[in-house]
Amino acid sequence: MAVTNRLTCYSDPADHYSHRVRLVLAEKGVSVEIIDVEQGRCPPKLAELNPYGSLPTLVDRDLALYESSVVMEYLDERYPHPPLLPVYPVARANSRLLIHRIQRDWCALVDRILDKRSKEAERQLARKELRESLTGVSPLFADKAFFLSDELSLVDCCLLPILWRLPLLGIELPRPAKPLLDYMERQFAREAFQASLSAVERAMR
Ligand SMILES: N[C@@H](CCC(=O)N[C@@H](CS)C(=O)NCC(=O)O)C(=O)O
Repeated sequence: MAVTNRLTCYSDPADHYSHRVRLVLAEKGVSVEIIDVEQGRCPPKLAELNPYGSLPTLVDRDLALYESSVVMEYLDERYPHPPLLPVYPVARANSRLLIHRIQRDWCALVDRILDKRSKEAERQLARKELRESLTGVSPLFADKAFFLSDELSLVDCCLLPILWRLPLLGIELPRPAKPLLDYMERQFAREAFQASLSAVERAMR
């Protein structure tokens, strides 16, 4: 008898928001059917499930979820091991705030660089801003194995897909960003991170 997967994830194989969710799934070791969807080619089934047709979209039986942060938190609650948010409310709130800041400050720049409608001058400015901002926070990666934490968290799952794309974004971090470069090397080598990569992403480095 054919085994049907309970979990399905509609994912853009090139996009960092979809990558976040694939990374959480890989960290949790969850068996999932990944359906690759190219940008702008929303299949009718996805349009039925998600009024915005956006990626990633996760389907768990009757539940269809979208917005990567909503999907990540659901997966963390549904599959508690390993936990990807701290236990205590203050620490949880701080993690969510960091995710919000990554979203506002860095994702906005990444999206501007990758948006084909952006003018080259805007792109250049966004590249410079992102490079300087990442270099500026690099010392924060010196003391702990993960981003401001001894354990991997959803914060890392939002940040790593961006860092993986730095060559694609045309950004090379300077030598003073060594703590961040070391963090990247450690994280990219992890088995779950490697398992999270689509073929398109594998070719990005
Ligand atoms: N805020 C959304 C952003 C996701 C996003 O921008 N996805 C784009 C790029 S893959 C998308 O779905 N575009 C519609 C399309 O590709 O048809 C999230 O975090 O899930």
